[in-house]
Amino acid sequence: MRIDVLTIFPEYLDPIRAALLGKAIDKGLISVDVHDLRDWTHDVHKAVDNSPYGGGPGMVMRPQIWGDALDQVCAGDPAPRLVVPTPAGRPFTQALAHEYAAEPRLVFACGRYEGIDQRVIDDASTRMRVDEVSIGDYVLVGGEVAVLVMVEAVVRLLPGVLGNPRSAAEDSFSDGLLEGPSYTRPEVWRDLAVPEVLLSGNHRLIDRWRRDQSLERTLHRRPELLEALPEEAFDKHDRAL
Ligand code: 6GU
Repeated sequence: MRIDVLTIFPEYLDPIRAALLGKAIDKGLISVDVHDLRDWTHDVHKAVDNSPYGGGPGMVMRPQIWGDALDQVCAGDPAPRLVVPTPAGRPFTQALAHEYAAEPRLVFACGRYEGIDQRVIDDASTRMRVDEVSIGDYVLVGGEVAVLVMVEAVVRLLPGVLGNPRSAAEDSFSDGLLEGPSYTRPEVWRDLAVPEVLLSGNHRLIDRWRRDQSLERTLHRRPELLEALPEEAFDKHDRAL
């Protein structure tokens, strides 16, 4: 997979080369190129923004610079999927992470200030798939951190990135539920014992217990996730909730 990121703060994306993602780069599973949007400015001040038409606070990123940058970075075949992080976007979910993990090329366009002139998105949409995406219901200063979040969620799904593929298969959200608690040695720590069933060696019982823990945790923390599941997602042993 090839990933390009356009930003006015390229150094913000430095963590991409660390840890898990760095290993994926070293293994040749992904290539990541971070581009400085100001390379496409023409004036001495390298201005990327201007005041909004219609008035109001903040600044809007100018369309010409973004247009030229995207023409160059998105060139080639196949056209990439373009992802524009914005708090006004559709939610980034595990399902969308799986979709992105199947793409050969992703381009992330990081806006700052009050966003990017909408015509940039409208124009790009005539040539490629464009998603305006939000990582949650809060407001960040810019899209850079959201890109780190999305790239990490996507890249860990690529074959060969995680040591154990079961880690991705058994994630929270893979069955629409939150994962329950985990324990390791010692059996008792500060007077707290590991739940006995986990020491029983009875895997049918252990699976049942884990399922109950998932259901309970999801009910308390994210009831809307349970509501969203179809009737078939529940087995006859699932506790009456
Ligand atoms: Cl993707 N960008 C910004 N700037 N703020 C956000 C966001 C994205 N998702 C949630 N808040």
